[in-house]
Amino acid sequence: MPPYNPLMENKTARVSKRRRCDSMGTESLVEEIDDVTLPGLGIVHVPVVKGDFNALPLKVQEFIAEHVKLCRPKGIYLCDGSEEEAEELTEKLLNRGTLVKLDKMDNCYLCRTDPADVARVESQTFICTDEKYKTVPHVAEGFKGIMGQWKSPEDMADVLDSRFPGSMKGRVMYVIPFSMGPIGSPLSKIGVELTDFNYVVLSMRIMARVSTKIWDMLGNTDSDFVKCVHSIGAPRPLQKKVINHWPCNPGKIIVAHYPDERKVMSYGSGYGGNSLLGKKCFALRIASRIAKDEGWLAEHMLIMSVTNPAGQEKFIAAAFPSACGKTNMAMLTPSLPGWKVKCIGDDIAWLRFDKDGRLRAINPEAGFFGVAPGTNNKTNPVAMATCEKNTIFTNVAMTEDGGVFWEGLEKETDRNIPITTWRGDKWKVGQEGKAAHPNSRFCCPASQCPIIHPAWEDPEGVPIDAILFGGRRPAGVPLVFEAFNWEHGVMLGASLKSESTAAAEHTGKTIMHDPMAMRPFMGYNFGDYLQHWLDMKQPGRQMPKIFHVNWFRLNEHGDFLWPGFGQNIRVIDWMCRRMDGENIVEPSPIGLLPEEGSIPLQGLGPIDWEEMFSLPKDYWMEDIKESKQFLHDQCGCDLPDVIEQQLNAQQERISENL
Ligand code: TSX
Ligand code: MN
Repeated sequence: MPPYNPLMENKTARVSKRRRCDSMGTESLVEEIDDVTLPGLGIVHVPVVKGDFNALPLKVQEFIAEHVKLCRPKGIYLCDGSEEEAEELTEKLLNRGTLVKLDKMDNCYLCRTDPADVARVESQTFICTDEKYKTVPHVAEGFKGIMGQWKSPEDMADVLDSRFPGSMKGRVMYVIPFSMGPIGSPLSKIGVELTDFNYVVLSMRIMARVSTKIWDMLGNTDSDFVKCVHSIGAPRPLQKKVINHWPCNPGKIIVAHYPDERKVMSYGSGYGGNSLLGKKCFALRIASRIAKDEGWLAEHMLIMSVTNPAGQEKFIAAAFPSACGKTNMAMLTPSLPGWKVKCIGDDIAWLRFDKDGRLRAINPEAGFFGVAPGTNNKTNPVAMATCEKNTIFTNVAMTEDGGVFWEGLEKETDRNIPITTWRGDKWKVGQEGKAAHPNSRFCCPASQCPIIHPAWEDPEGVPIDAILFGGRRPAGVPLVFEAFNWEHGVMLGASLKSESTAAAEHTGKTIMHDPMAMRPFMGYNFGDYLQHWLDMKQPGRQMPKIFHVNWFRLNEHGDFLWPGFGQNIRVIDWMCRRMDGENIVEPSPIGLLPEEGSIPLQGLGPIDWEEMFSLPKDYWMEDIKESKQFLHDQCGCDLPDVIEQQLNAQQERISENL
């Protein structure tokens, strides 16, 4: 195909400039394109309120036109990612009341959502493929698969047909060109999101690289883009009252993924992963499928570097289920002198072996969308510094002087200062109830992180030396152990579990499976995914070591056995020495344990090494039995033989040798 030339396309466009009034009554100059005729799509008539539609690559024009016809917005706004654009949209959101300026901070804003729209909605998240087993494994009869939900394209068409037609009426459709990963990196991928919510535009320009350079890249090459379509499902005139100036349609939320078409359709929610489609939908679910097709990995992992006092640097990627402190780990402040930690990313890693056989990783994101509660100057001073300017906070509480507050900041906040909760109620520190929503967030540029790695935007990525899996395991699981080899490590990842607050009806906590920390983010058959991980090992490739860590083991009184946080550098020190080949291990049935005394504990006070590394036989007999059962139930015939063999070998070691 010759390069795209808009002047040579079979379309007619009549462009006129005329004065218009927007909903605020302010007059603005708009460019109007009438009667844009596109092959096979007929007539599209809608004003382009910003940007040059004719200059877009034809495939983008077609994508927009198709969804303008479907959603019927009152105008098209082509985003350019500029500062002026951000200022204009911020002003609009402030006037509408969706954003509140935080006077105490520098260019920071607070957004309080409709209380019915506060989280990702897993029950309404689907992957659509013609063939069911491309998406989900052969789950045992009578069991519900937990590794993703499949819906047929036909059934999903009915769902979408009752939502998207006319869904943007009376609203502007924003067109966001973005790159996941540094613009132009061979490891990066391009996306275009259509959305009728300008909060999404402001958040996307923090979380992704939004730029008109994307149009040139799409126009000049045959590279493709991931199609992202988002509507809050609140066309005008409104059917019901907007709560908190946060239009949405929580009763009709749906997030549909089409991995074959590289497309996402999301309806009804403005919140986080439901609306910032570059993040979980694209960079994990769609990208995991692209990665399988292209021979790489898209993972739910932080990326960090550690440098020891001798100046030797190592790169680590780590997968943790939610509520394990992944962002804290990515920004760790080492408590041992001479050590340095730098952050490359806190949530997603795209990993690929280079021609020299080194595993290289990029962070596809450009910002942090971190959970606020629990973050403070003790647990994560680096995150606190990162979100003090140019940040959008969602569902946190506000102090009277225009600062932010959330659970965990009690000791850093004047006890008498009047606070407004995320719900808008008056509140004081020490009062009952919560001030911030437990899933409240900060959204800030990664470039502001004081320990961001100088190579965090290196187009080649950083070389990964080790992969960590971790969970919140109150009993039985030692502080750290090393996998015997790649296959054993993949089995450990597949068996990953963590304590979490279960569904609302349970008050207690349960240990839940979250294989590879990817349970909510799988884009294809989990059995095929495990095989894909196994297939990463090839001659000539330098396979990273795999470790399992647990910062959360308790003693019989319910106290943590390990101080965690900055002290985790001591565990990292041990892992680094293992990467250098030091013989400081003791084999065990579950993996290689640290030799007694090989983790430096000076200055920590009493640490019960015995208990922290003990392997209770009855616990591990039950654990391996349960993990096997889980993987059999969830994967059936799709479970790779190698994983089955690893599980059996581990079971035999436990029953014979523990
Ligand atoms: O993030 C955590 N990390 C990783 C830090 C780099 N958290 C918080 C988890 C919730 C998101 C931890 N919590 C860690 C940890 O290593 N460890 C613990 C458990 C713990 C909590 C408190 C204390 C010790 C351990 N001690 C005192 O509060 C004094
Ligand atoms: Mn995450």
